[in-house]
Order: sequence, then structure tokens, then C-alpha cells
Amino acid sequence: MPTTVIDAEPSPIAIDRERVALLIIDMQRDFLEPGGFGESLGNDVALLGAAIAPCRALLDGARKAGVLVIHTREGHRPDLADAPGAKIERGAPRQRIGDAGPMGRILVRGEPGHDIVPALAPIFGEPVVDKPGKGAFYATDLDAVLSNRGIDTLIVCGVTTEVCVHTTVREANDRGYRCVVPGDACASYFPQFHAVGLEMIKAQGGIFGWVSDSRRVLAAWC
Ligand code: C5J
Repeated sequence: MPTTVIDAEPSPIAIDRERVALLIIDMQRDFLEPGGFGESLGNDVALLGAAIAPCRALLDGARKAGVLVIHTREGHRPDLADAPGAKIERGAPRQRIGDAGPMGRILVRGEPGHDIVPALAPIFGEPVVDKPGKGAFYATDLDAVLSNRGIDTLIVCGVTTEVCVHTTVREANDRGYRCVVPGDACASYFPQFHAVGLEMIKAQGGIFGWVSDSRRVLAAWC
């Protein structure tokens, strides 16, 4: 078995290179660029830019090592039939899901804002999972994609740490996947939530998984 060890907290974790996947969560223009969903909620989207270079390094490393890469995108059908009223109506955003914005309709599939940022654009052979919720397993075929490839360990990065990354890690953990989160390859509009989100994952002996960083994950793949 081609095992290698990732240095992580709360402990190093041995992984089988052939059973690991890189899961890049929602690195979309709607969250990272001005004029999208993130900004419509009043957030400073520039804060998420810090995750792009570490995600790119992991993406390059995974492609080189032959590790399965999966991208996710949060968004809704153009008719919004899969968007719960509670999600659309929540808060007092400048623009709501489905409204027209500078990158097309907010958080709607097929619109420019729904695309993954160019630096992390998927290539042929990398599954893209479209998800209507925060977790990447809810109402998607992600579990089937992973089990068909015999994946048992996920390197989960992307945005935002405490929302879609965290929800996905929790869902994955409950399904028996081992999750390693490279903290520098995640980001939040709230730096304090980012820090606490990572703490929560690795607390209590790694109650949801392991926390590492892109450099240490790459060291295990090379
Ligand atoms: C949010 C996400 N924050 N991708 N989505 O609404 O974390």
C-alpha cells in the first residue's frame, strides 16, 4: 500500500496516496470577487484571496502526484426551484440570490459569478460537484463519486472555513471519511471564525479531522 504520512494536528496521519482526494470547496467568483454573493452580504471579499495561492499549490501538487481532484460550486438552478425560501429571504443583503449583478444572477448556475476563479479552473477529468447547500454531500452525488474511486481520505480546502468547508468536513466525518484541512488554503470573511473553525476540527483528539497546511500536505505527496 503506497502510504505516506501528513504532518498534522492533533497527530500525524498516515494516508494511502491512491485513496486520497483533494476537495476544493467553492472557490467561485461569487465568493471571491466584488459584485457577487459574498459582497452582497456585506463582506470584504478581499479577505478570501489569501487562500488562492495555497489552493493552487495543492492543485498543482495533486495533479502531479495523480491525486483525484474534485471541485465544488455552491449555486442554484436558474428557476431557483432548489433554493429554500429561508435562504433567499435571510438578512438584508444588497442583492438576493437570483438578482442580476455585475457577474450575472447572484449564485445561479451558468452565470459568470458561479464560475471557479481562473487560477483554480478545473481541467478535464476533475469532477465538479454543484451543490445547493453548504455541505458538499447534501443533495449531490459526491459520496458516489468518492466511493466509486475507493477514496477514504479527503484534503478539504477552499472557502469559507466555518461555513462550507466546515459543513462538508462534518458531513464527511459522519460518513467515515478522514478529513485533513490545510488551514492556509482556507479563508473566511471573519478571521476569528477561520481560526476557531480550525481549532474546532482538531480539538478533542480530532473530533472532525486533522488540521495541517499546504506545505506539509505537499511534502507528503512529493
Ligand atoms: C457561504 C460558502 N459562506 N461557500 N458559502 O455562504 O462558504
